[in-house]
Amino acid sequence: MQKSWDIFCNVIDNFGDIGIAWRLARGLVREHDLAARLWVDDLRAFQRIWPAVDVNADQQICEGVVICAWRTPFSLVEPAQVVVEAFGCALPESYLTAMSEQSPRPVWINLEYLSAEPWVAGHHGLPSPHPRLPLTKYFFFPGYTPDTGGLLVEADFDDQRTAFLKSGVTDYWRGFGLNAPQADELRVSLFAYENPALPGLLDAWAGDAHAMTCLVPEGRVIPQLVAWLDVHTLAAGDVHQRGALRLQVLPFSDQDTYDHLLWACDLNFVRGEDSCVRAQWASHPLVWQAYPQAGQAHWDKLNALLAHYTAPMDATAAQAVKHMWQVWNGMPGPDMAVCWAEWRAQQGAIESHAGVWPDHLRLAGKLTGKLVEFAENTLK
Ligand code: TRH
Repeated sequence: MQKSWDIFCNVIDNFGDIGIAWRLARGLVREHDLAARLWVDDLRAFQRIWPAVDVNADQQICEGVVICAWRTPFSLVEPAQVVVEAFGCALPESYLTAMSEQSPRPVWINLEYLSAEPWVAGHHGLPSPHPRLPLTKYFFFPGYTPDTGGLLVEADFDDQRTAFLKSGVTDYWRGFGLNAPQADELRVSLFAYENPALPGLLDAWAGDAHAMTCLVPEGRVIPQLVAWLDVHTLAAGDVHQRGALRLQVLPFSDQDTYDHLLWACDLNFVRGEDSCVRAQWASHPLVWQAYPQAGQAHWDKLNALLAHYTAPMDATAAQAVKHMWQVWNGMPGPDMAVCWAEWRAQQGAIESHAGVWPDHLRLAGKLTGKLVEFAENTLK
């Protein structure tokens, strides 16, 4: 019989929580033929990354996934056989009680945030008994090594990317009024939080020896661009030229179309965890802005991924990547102008590394498959 899954997602901030929960739910249905319900407490945030979502519907089906509005108080439903709590969002008490009354009891998994930090492998799969109810929650940690829960990626990812680059990319650029890139032009996507390092980077791009095109999906970084450009407003479709830099604002797209931007650009500035992983799979160089945490805890996360990502690179190219990522994240380092010059000088080596990096990512295994296997083994 087809196994049933419930995934609970509480949108705390931004699009990463729902972005990951949605990828997982789609993967379970499409690649593992499972019945998945996705409970989301903020359908508006969901609609930004998946416009087909009806924000007023209590229940709807998208891509084979049953999407349920997670309301408080929670109307009681029969729990699924596998229950995924995304990022420690507390499950409704009534639902937990119903889980404890099931026979057999559902497998209860907390899907954690992704990190390349070394402690992750030691915590992956650990059980935690509920203090009162006869239930055990298991911690499932995504990660970059085989002894973790692996990384989200679709089974047909390579085919999709290859097909797009072969026959979709020209139309994609045309949709934004752009021709194919000129020789020596660098196309960059910029998905970022507010960032004090941004003006320095834009200055460096404006002064670059070659044409630079920066494509910015609408979002939190726009006010800083307004200030740097010294304009009154900036909206999707607007284009401004400053020196070598052509800056163009794009509409925020659906999650699959955002991949096209990452595949089409030569360099991607990304943020959070989901776009960071997508940019790595895209086989192009990336610069990651980690989600800011109290006490600069995100710097440890950043350095852990940097260490892993640059390990196969030669020292000079690795240094250029480290400086750029660290300064972009507010860590001490050279001026942005120096970071950009170093990056440009090592561009060839950085691009070659990015091109083969997905082979390293694959060693970690696919998260959806590993999660299904984990649940099956726990159900036995
Ligand atoms: O939006 P984020 O900053 O989400 C963050 C992080 O996940 C962070 O770790 C978490 O703690 C915090 O939320 C609460 O960045 P992230 O993770 O890259 O997610 C962005 C999602 O938005 C991703 O699924 C891609 C999607 N997206 C689109 O669908 N269309 C777009 O145009 C763009 C730019 C992104």
